Amino acid sequence: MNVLYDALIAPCAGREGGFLLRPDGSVLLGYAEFAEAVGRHANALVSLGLEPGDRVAMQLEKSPEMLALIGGCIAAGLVFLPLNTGYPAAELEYFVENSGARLFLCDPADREALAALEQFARVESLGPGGAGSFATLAEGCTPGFVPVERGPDDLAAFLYTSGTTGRSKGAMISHRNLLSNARVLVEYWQFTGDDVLLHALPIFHTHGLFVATNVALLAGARMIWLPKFEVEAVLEALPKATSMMGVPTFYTRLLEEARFGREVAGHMRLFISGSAPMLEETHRQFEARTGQRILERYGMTETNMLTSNPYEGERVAGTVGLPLPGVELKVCDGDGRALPDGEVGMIEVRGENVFGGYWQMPEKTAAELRPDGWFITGDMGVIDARGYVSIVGRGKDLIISGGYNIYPKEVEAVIDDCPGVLESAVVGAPHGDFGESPVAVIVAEPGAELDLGAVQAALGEKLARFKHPRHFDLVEALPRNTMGKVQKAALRERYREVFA
Ligand code: MLC
Ligand code: AMP
Repeated sequence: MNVLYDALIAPCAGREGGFLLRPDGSVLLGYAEFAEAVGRHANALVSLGLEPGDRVAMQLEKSPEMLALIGGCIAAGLVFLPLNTGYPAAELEYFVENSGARLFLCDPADREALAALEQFARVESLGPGGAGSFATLAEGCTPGFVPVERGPDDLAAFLYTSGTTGRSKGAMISHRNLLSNARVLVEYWQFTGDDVLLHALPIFHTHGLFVATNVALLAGARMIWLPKFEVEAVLEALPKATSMMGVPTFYTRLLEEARFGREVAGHMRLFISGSAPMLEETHRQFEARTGQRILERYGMTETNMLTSNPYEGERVAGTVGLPLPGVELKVCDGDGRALPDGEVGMIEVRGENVFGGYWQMPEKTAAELRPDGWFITGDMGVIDARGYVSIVGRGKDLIISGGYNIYPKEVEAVIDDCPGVLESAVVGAPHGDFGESPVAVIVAEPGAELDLGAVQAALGEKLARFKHPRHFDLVEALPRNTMGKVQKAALRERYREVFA
């Protein structure tokens, strides 16, 4: 038995036709071809001496090969660790070292620049990199592979997620976590082998990888495979699709395009949004323009999907719907005691979907995962009389930009390290395209001449571009409460209009 392999990959060999499609509907990769590619990648991984339980980190542009590599990791019992393509070398080093990965795979163009990672792991390039590349090795391997035994509690993946304090944490995700959630979603959203899912999300996060891809594999659906979200490509592909999953930015960008309306979207079975809050206004505009109601759902890296608006019942804008089957959800006081409906509190969740803890961080695990299995999400919510959940704020200091999480603490640490900086505060401000975007408020050391260019250069070296503040302000002092704590709410209010 190999839980994920048996459910998601083994059936592919017997399926006819395409798995990944181009925007015009032609086949990019067949289902049977995909199954064979998984076998070749598994054989290549084993030939490098990797053993079950070893971690394989990867920073790769979205490609069919990356999916086959992930499939190969599952087959070989390896723990895969996909990383955001935006991370610079400085961020990657931490992930590779912290996870204890034995192998790191990158795109050929990045191979040289990432040579420093060799101190932690074997580094190989995937993609047409010529002799010696991992791609060439995999091509030369046979497709036949007997999957390694993996039970429900064996680990399948690490996804790194930052925290309000300290360094990123590797969320340990098991075969059971992933398969149970995929099964629920296929049924709840009524995915079948007739579906064509428009896939424009990155595949290094829960949304594009575990929600979209696992659902498509389990249902035997096909996916129109776009390297990234681009309005033109989406408009071309939509007539061939039945369903799409996206972050709110996908939908606001589509609505800016006059050609987007009933003609291209009216036939669709399902539009799903998640990863960040969608404005009620966007829901309304979308329905007026297309006749379609977006189905909004809510999830997290640590828990996969938690709630969803119903497929057939009422989809209520401004809510994230009802707890999914098998997911227990309560709104609590600080001690984990459930509050009555209608009261705002911390959302806690429990179920087969909830991860097992953070890799080698028992204290952080204990702070968020209660011994009886309830996970403290960090999201503030409220449940209405009909059971619909709304997210009304975050107990965690977090900015979500275009579906990517930015932890202000991490950005502040880089700014505070710059010469001439006394202190800084980073807050999110409403942004028409990204939903929220970071603003940096900086106080210079007394008498120091602050060089903003140097601050931006430091950010460029140390942090992925999407985390960079898009507005900087130099101030005399940060607002503080009587306890001396920086009043971020006051700053958020002060900078509410900067991106208007
Ligand atoms: C890219 N950039 C971003 C950004 N994405 N900046 C802020 N926020 C983002 N989300 C940077 C680029 O590096 C570029 O830098 C500049 O912004 C302009 O890029 P762009 O062309 O506007 O961005 P684009 O490449 O079109 O990407 C935007 C996007 C993309 C929204 C399409 O970010 C995206 O696909 N987001 C989806 C994220 C996702 O999958 N989240 C799920 C997490 S899982 P420069 O320097 O060149 O200007 C999860 C759980 C759950 O949250 O519930 O699902
Ligand atoms: P991540 O850690 O990247 O998985 O991000 C998870 C966080 O995204 C959650 O804790 C929520 O704060 C947020 N999130 C996901 N979906 C939604 C949604 N539909 N509405 C509001 N917030 C959401």
